Amino acid sequence: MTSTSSFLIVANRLPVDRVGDDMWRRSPGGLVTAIAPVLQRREGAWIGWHGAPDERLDPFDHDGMHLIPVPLSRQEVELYYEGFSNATLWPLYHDVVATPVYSRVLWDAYRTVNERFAQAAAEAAAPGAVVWVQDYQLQLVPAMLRRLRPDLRIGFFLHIPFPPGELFQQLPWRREILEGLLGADLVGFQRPGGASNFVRLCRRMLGMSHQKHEIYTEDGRTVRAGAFPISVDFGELDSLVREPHIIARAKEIRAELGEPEQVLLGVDRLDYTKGIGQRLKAFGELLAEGAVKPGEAAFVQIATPSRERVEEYIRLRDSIELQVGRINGEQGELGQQPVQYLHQSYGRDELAALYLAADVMVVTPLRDGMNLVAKEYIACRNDLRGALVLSEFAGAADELRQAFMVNPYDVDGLKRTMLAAMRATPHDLSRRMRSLRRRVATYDVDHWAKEFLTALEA
Ligand code: GDG
Repeated sequence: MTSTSSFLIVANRLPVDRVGDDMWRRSPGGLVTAIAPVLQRREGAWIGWHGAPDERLDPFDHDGMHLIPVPLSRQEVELYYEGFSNATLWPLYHDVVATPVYSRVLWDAYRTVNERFAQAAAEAAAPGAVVWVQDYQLQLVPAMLRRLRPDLRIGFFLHIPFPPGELFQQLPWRREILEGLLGADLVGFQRPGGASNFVRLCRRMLGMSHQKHEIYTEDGRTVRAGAFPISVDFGELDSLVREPHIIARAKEIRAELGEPEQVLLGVDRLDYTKGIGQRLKAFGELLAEGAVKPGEAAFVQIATPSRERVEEYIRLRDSIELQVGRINGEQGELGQQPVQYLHQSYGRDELAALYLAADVMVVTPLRDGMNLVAKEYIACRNDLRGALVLSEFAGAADELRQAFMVNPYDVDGLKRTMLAAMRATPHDLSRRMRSLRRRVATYDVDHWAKEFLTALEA
């Protein structure tokens, strides 16, 4: 390592995707958009896996960002990423909506890989540097890094929910995870509840003293926990949907759907936490009961392929596709399918056009750290039309009070709320949307990054 940086991001993935031999493209998404300018301004670096197993790459520059690839073997991808991260922590942190796998082999790989990330950060950090570690895949990194480099200022942000003690205590390595996080100076969560769960667990499991959200460690440090709700690049989306080609595409989408009175939309990674089955069930029943006529409403469900090698995701895909087939088979007509299900990824423009084409955005996760789709929809509706149906169990529910709130486990409630959203008056919709937009415009992703970094450096 020749040069070091005074600002580092450490995340499971680098913010780029490979598009050719040595060609890279910046990954879509708010996190990169929010952090890239900070990296450029501070001549920082980003440490993460580059996406290809069994390959070592030298650090390289892209788009004004210095990128430091961390290698992962094929087996580590299986055990650390698909295994401990996505088959153990992911379901455990999402209310155990699927059964977590507890396996010592997976844990060992998680520890080994976390150590490698910590080592890479220790080598790349200048004296006194600020290091911001991201998400559940790297919860051991803060303490490992502090051991190697006590001079650093370390922040950690968890993008997914932090569960209540009753669930977290299942984890055989619960102490190690808490101790790992306590290596940071600031631990950020999406919701205040996550921060409280963490502080309470530190007291109960590790006997730490604390005052409100300040925890006092045995080595005399103060660790702060707090809520920093993430958001989207409001300005970028707001101007994107003003472009004529997006407006034209939105019209075209409605025409392709056969000009239904109502277009309902779901956009999610195909994940069992997102409540896709619940919303389809509700829509299917509305059709079966005749409350909604087939030509009257079309439901578009974009389900982006995700974690396709993890067992639970393979089962979920089968079950959703069976459900879609049933609804269309029973409620459809020749040339008229009430549910348009697409297991594909789309470009940013197409997604924006879909948001603009949708009368009702249906966001019904059983548990979600935040849910950026809900905020993206709002950012795209500068016409003040459109209704957002939002689960109480998404982090976004704390802020987006003017949405049509639902408990996704309550099928009748879901049906009632979807109907209410479809039948709402333009006046009611614009009143709600105006207030939702005020919120997301003020608290955008730039605000999120600044708040966290200001608190970290305070
Ligand atoms: C985790 C937490 C938290 C989806 N399909 C396509 C596509 N997307 C984009 C959406 C949105 C993002 O992916 C999904 O973000 P979410 O927040 O909805 O959900 P997770 O992926 O589970 O994210 C979550 C988030 O981290 C941030 O902290 O909010 O709670 O679970 O931006 O637009 N983008 C493109 N094509 C697609 O087909 N381009």
